[in-house]
Amino acid sequence: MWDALYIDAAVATMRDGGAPYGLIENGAVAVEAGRIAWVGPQDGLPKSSDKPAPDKLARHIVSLNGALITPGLIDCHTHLVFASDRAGEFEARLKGASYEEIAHAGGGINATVRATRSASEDDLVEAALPRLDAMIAEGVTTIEIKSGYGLNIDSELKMLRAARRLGDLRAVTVKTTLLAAHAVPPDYEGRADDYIAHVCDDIMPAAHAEGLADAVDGFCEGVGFSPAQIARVFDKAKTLGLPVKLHAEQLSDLGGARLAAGYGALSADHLEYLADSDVPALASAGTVAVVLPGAFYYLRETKLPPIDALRAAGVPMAVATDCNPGTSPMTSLLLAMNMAATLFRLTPEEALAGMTRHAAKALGLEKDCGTIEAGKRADLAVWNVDRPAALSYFIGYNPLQKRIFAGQE
Ligand code: DI6
Ligand code: FE
Repeated sequence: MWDALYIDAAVATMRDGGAPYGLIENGAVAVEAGRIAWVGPQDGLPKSSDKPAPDKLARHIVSLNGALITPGLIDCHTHLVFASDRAGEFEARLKGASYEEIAHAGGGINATVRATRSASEDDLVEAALPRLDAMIAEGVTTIEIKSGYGLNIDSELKMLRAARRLGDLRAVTVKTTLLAAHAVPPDYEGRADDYIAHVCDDIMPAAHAEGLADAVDGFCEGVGFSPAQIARVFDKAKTLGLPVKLHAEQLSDLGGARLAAGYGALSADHLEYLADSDVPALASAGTVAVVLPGAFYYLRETKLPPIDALRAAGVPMAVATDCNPGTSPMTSLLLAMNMAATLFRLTPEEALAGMTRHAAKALGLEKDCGTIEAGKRADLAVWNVDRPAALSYFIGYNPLQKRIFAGQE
């Protein structure tokens, strides 16, 4: 006997190959001990002796009246933990203040660093919880959360502890990423190499020793760190056995994605300025291209990531919110999917794969979640829509009926 059997549903399994969306029109999903025990067409359910009675198969039979089941959504790139916000800066910019003026007045990323350093771990959890709850209300079951606003040992670890606690407080899987190489902190101004040494010698080992980092990230950019500096961070991550990923080619082309692929990175993220000639490196490394249309929109960027080349090369494309206080203050996964379609011209199927199967791969979780297949964790989202394309079609309308995490509604 299964714990639960969901019937009378369309099931977008998002399995690779086969029907679009891996769709099963009249489908059923069985759950046992928090895992998916069976998925398939309802008329293919195992028949018990004489009568095909579903109540002989599971303790709870749940009819979904034609709703759509998808894998629980996965946001594979967020900076969800931060203190305060930058709405004042947003307002000043729209009244004509330049980016430089704002930076001079202590604004920009350093404003968030200051606020985050002076916040307690409890403060950070309390500030992030409503953002996480907004994502949960849209069907998220796995989220990646980066550090990167502490930029010293105490505050980077404090951010990662807060991220871990969010995973204890809510029924959601949290993967943490150490992003100490996000910006040169004010106390290291003009000494980026010294700061990178501090990241490699002190911050990364400390985060690793406490088991606080599931991966290591960096910001490879003129306003961030050079490829040579990122390579030092990645070399250290390698010696600690930590997987890597990279903010690459967001505002300019420094060859960051190529560098990341060379380290077998889980993902290269942003990629607006990625050269077509660097696409094959991602393909052969199996590195996921994470596109972040929220940041593209918010910065009013015009240079599009090379979607056609990525698609042609078979590079898996993930879509994420990049939720952060500076360039993508967005908590809506559905809006990110819509923007991936409207701004980046991903198909609705690619957008949904980008928040399920490919997002799981970007976190190294492809064996565990991201598709509806027997053996994977029973992380599911149930939607009141007629077809999967509706998930990237609406703007600001949330058709989630319910969310199931590890088999629990
Ligand atoms: N790229 C971004 O868009 C954000 N970080 C990054 O590496 C900006 C972060 C911020 O402005 O707070
Ligand atoms: Fe980011």
